[in-house]
Amino acid sequence: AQVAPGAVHVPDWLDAERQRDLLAACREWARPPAGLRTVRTPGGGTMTARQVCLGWHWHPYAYARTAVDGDGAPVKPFPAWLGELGRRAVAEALGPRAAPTGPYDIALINFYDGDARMGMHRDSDERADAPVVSLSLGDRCVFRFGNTRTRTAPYTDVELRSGDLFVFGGPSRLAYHGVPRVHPGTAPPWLGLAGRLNITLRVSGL
Ligand code: MD3
Ligand code: FE
Repeated sequence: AQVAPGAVHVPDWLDAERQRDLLAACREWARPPAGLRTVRTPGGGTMTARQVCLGWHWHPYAYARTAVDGDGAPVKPFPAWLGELGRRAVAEALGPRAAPTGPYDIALINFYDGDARMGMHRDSDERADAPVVSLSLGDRCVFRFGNTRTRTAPYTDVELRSGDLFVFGGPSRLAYHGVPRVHPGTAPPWLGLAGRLNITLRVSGL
């Protein structure tokens, strides 16, 4: 379903087996070195969702090749199969004409426990305008999709569930968005995940 121009939600895009495989991969990526970390913002804030990066390491508000705000280790490689998954996601959600110019080379993986949130923000640290691919695993959440001008209304709230795909291209690429709440205990029982995981795939343009 199109939520805004270029923003398409595809519920249940990953079947149970693919969800379990992706979760197993995320658990490996979360391990040190350059594993899961808590992100601190320059203003002294702490992000409640913890994060691990592949390909390029995001830190507020730039990309590096090492975990500069973690253990300093080289960022884990971005696997080719994940890039293929991203290209397929864009083709299925937006059509073959929306294919990104360069290869996907960044994955940001956010782990949310029941109290975690993500405030309204724009993703503007990439130098390419390729669509962002978002995959959700585990607990349901409220995803808030806003507008390109302000971090306040108007916005649309969408429930994201385990296995859902969301693609953000065109004018939606620079829209404000956030996760105002996670619903604890709503993950599918067969997944074996307490909490929520979100994987975003991006083209760095770097
Ligand atoms: C719209 N992640 O990683 S996913 C992020 O659930 C981020 O962890 C949230 O916001 C999460 O930056 C939201 C949906 C999402 C992801 C990236 C976007 C929406 C987006 C980039 C541009 C526009
Ligand atoms: Fe974002």
